[in-house]
Amino acid sequence: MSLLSGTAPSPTHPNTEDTMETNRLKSLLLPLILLGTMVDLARATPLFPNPSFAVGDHPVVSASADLNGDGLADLVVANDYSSDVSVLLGRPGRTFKAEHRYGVGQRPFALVIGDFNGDGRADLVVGNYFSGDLSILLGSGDGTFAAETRFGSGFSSHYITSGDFNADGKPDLAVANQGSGNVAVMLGTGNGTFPASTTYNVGGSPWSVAVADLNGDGITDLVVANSASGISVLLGNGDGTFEAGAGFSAGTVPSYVAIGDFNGDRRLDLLASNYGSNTVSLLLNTSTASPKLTISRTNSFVTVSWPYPSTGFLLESATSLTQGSWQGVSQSSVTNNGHLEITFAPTAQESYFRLRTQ
Ligand SMILES: [Ca+2]
Ligand SMILES: [Ca+2]
Ligand SMILES: [Ca+2]
Ligand SMILES: [Ca+2]
Repeated sequence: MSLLSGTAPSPTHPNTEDTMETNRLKSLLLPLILLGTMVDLARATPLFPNPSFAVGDHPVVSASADLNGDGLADLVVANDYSSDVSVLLGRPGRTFKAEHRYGVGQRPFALVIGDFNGDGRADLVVGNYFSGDLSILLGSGDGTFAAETRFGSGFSSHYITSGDFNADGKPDLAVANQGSGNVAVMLGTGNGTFPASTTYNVGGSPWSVAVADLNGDGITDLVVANSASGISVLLGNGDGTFEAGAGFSAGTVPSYVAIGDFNGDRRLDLLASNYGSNTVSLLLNTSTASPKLTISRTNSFVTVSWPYPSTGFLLESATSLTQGSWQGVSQSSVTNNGHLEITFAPTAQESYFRLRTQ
């Protein structure tokens, strides 16, 4: 009590010394009881449970996945100024263990999680804005990562996304290089390396790149938000290359594009966030599907690959200039990676195939 007596309010009407002491105790007890009640309430109903976890200097982008397979979401944060990434493994109760840091290139600004060497364990790819390269850190499956390996990607990597651009089942990367005005496409070898990049000029100051099949030909396309000039769409050719970007206007400083069928016509539309005009721009898709067949030839066989999933089409019949009538050829159709393929022996005659939708 002696500690508290110095801060106690003075009794209102002191009569005797005893009364003064009693009043002083009463006036002390009330705030103590109230304080106790507040503490209990705070423990029972945490209105703003806002724990924070230490990471590196100027964290700029984060991504989440279960990195160690324990069923709890883990966190990866790219730290702009300390040029490293922090990995925080999840703990029960929606908290994280202390960070583990891994060095990457200069000023990391982009991050994507995926399995880039096909071992079923999550890996990290980090885009380094200043050093003009990517760092890939292969995951061990227990939440730890091997030291980085670097691959050149172009100056000022601002955003990375992954997809399979050449339909080989191995993840590839698309990198929006803000200061270079291009998108770098890096085809994955499937063993965690990205030895080459092909760049495509897009608009001014590309901030982000997204992946979707926009023209319905079964081939992945790229959508780029150029913060200085609008939206670029690069149609995929299916072999890892892309057509030159077509430009579409949006608002001021478009930053990111969401992709979805917003008008229910089964074609994917674009919704651009305009950082500079406080608006979003809806770009409705008016394309019609135009499938591109891939034809490869050996001495023994000609193989025609249809880019649609095999569940979408059936090979009905075939004919040639000498046959003059359609013949059933169902036995010659196979699927490869979910795509319809027709394989036949090469002849001097032209062959025709009839497909129908299922
Ligand atoms: Ca986990
Ligand atoms: Ca892996
Ligand atoms: Ca690929
Ligand atoms: Ca496409």
